Amino acid sequence: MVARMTKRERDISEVLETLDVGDWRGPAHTNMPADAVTALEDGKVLYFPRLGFELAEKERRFLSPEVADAKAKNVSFDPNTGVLKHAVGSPEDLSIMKLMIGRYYESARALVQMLLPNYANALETGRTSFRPSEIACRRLSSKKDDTRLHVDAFPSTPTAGKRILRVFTNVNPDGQGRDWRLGEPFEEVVRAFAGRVPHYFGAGAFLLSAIGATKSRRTAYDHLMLNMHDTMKADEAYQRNAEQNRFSFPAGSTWIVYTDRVSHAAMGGQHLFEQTFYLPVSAMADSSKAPLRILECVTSCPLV
Ligand SMILES: O=C(O)CCC(=O)C(=O)O
Ligand SMILES: [Fe+2]
Repeated sequence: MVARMTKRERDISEVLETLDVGDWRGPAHTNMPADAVTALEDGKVLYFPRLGFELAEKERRFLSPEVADAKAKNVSFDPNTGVLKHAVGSPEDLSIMKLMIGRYYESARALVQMLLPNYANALETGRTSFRPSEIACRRLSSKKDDTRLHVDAFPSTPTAGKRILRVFTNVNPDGQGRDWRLGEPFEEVVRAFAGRVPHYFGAGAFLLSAIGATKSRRTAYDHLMLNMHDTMKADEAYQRNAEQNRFSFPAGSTWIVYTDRVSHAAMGGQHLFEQTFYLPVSAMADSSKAPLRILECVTSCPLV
């Protein structure tokens, strides 16, 4: 008999922390917040198998790729300004869509506040996105291709070390899962890629910000993270051979993850909501678990 090479994977319980929450507004069981924050900061995905997001009858028609403009694929909403982008429809459609996406933001925020009360005062609100297109059909350049394992780093939105905390909900009406790969621990990603990043060039970062290509100055940390993001996505052998677990998040489920630390790739699925939050490192229960601190430890210099 021929022994087949099996790809390295972890026990799924090391990757996912499953929590039995059925309501966005709680209440949380006694030990839940302490367990949740530890698991999340350790680089696990918090997974809520029975937490779905209900759509009203008049909102179900938005479960179609046609509601997002063909180039963008995702509808984006900024809860800070109320601005909806890349949505296609009549003025009435757009106002109903805005209310729907705004309701997702309120739900995601309530969940995070209930489960992670110590973050509540420091949490900053980023964009909400509604993703009605099938992932598997997309053709994108390697840097933009989220079917490749990566840690999140946004080219035009530097975080200077702030954590990227995201809430995802699969709202597929036909029971189709959101198929993800979850990669190796962050320390391993750093071991594989941090040494391949070219030197940070402060004047270049200043220039990018001065011409408006980035929303703020790209710090040495942002430079490292963005280069690791691009290099790991471009490395075909790594994509194939790195330790990874496949997991399909079922329709009607929700998950929360620090996508700047957890290596992930979205392989298939359609109809998703996503809310981004940013958290200063100082608001973490244990800031030594932040990518900023881990990278500072490895490079032995402050990455500001
Ligand atoms: O659309 C998805 O399922 C996730 C894509 C991704 O990599 C992300 O949003 O960070
Ligand atoms: Fe991502």
